Amino acid sequence: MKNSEIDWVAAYIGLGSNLANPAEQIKSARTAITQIAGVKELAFSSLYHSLPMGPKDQPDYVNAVMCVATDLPPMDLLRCLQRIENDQGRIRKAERWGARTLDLDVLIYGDQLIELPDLSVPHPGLAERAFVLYPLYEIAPHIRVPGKGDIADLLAQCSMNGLKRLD
Ligand code: 5RU
Ligand code: CA
Ligand code: CA
Ligand code: CA
Repeated sequence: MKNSEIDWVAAYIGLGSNLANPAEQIKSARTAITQIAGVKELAFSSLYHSLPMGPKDQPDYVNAVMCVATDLPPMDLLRCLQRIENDQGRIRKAERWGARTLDLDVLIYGDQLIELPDLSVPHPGLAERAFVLYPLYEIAPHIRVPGKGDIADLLAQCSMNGLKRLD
């Protein structure tokens, strides 16, 4: 297995759903992500029930965070995640931040700071979103978020906003 384990990056993916049986959407997405060539699951958080942030006139969410090892470049990883969103029936509506069957975000990609037209990493909203920080803390309690700081410090500055761990 000559050098087959080098040049893999640890990436964190945020999962969210608030339509069509959200918990099942998240579990299906986990399976689909694990089946991407060049992606291996390292950790998966509990599922969390969360109140909608942004527009409030939509159902509550289920959120989770997954850690993967990947040898895909960030834009290739994003395209694979967008295909899974589409496969699970995501319909893009005019309203920004409306309800969706599945939302997959690249939260963190190694130690990289990425600013591309379709991809900002770390995810710009990460530090303000309990539904990202708590599941991230669960699987990576010592992580330093590139450009933002230690997860424990970010968590201490963020309100729970109705977040509940499921099970
Ligand atoms: C503004 C503030 C817009 C926070 C958005 C989710 C935001 C959400 C989600 C929960 C959105 C982006 N609320 N709101 N979980 N996505 N609980 O995944 F997050 S729209
Ligand atoms: Ca795989
Ligand atoms: Ca999102
Ligand atoms: Ca998204």
